[in-house]
Amino acid sequence: MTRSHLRVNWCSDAEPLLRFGFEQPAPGLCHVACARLAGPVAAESWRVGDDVSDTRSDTLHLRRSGGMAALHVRVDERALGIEAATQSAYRTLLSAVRESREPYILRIWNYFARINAGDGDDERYRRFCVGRARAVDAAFNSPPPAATAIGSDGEPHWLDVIALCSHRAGIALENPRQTPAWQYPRAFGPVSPGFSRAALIGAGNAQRLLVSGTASIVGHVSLHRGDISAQVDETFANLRALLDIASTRSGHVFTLDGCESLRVYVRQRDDLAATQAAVARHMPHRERVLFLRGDICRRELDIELEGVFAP
Ligand code: 3EB
Repeated sequence: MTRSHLRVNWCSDAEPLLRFGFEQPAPGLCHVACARLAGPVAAESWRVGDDVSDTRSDTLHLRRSGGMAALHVRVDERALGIEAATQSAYRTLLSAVRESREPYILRIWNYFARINAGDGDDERYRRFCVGRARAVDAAFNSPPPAATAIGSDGEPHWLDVIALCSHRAGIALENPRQTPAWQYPRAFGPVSPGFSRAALIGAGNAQRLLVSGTASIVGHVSLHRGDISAQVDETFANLRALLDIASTRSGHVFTLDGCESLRVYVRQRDDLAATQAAVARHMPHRERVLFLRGDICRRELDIELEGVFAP
C-alpha cells in the first residue's frame, strides 16, 4: 500500500482525498457553510495519493486515496433534534470506518447551525456532546481523534460530520497548558467533549501535525473575554505549546513556519480586521491563513483556529 503522505494546499489539479469549499456548494466539494471572510479563494485540498475512489449511500460519502479515507456524514436534524442526530451520525461513521481498510479516525470536523442556542445543559453544543458520547465506544475514546466543532451559517437542519481516517494509527497529543477536554469539569456540560488537542500522523518528512480547534482556554478556563487581540495571543501560546510537544514526541522540529494551512474562525464579522492584525503578529505565511465566519462552542470566546503543520 502507498504510504500516506498528506499535503494541504489550494491547488486544483488532480482530485484530492478531501476538498473543502467555503463559498457555494459544488460537485466534488465538501461544502462548509462558514462564509470566507479573507484568505485563499480556491478550495482547500487535502491530497494523499494520486488516485481516488468513491463510495456513496444516502447519508455517507466515502473517498479513499493512498491508504487514507475521508468520510462525510450528513444528517437532517429536523425530525431527531441535534442530540439524536449526532448520535446517528457517529453511529453511521463508526460502523463505516470500523469494517474498513482505514479503521483509524485521525481527525473530525463537526458543523451545525446555532451551536450556542439553548441555555445551560440544553445548549445545542452540549446536546451534541451528549449525542457523540452516546454513540462512540471505548476504542474511539482511547484516545479520541483531534476535532473541530463550529457553528455554521448553513441551513439550520444539517449536521455535517467529516472524518479523516487512515490504515495506520496516529499519535494523539494533549496540550500541557490545557486540561484535556475529556476532563473538563461538570460546569461545561453533562459530558466532557471527546477530542484530543492534536494528531501526529505519517512518518519522516511526510509527518504532519493536525491541530484541533484551539481557543483562548488555559486549564479549562476561557480567558480574555471581549478582547480579540488577547484571545489571539493566548490561542497562539496554545498552538506553540502543541508544536513543542509534537517536536518532542516526533524528533522533528515543528514550528509556525511549517504551517500548510491555518483556519481561523471569527464569531463577529466586525472583528475580522482586529483578528487579522493579531494573527499577522504571529504567522509567517499569511497567504496560508483562511478567515471564516463561525460560532465558537463557548459563547464567551470570539475566535478559534485549527491547522496543519509539516516539520
Ligand atoms: C475547546 O478547546 C474549544 O467538541 O469536538 C474545540 C475542538 C472545541 C473540538 C469538540 C470543541 C471541540 O474546548 C472547543
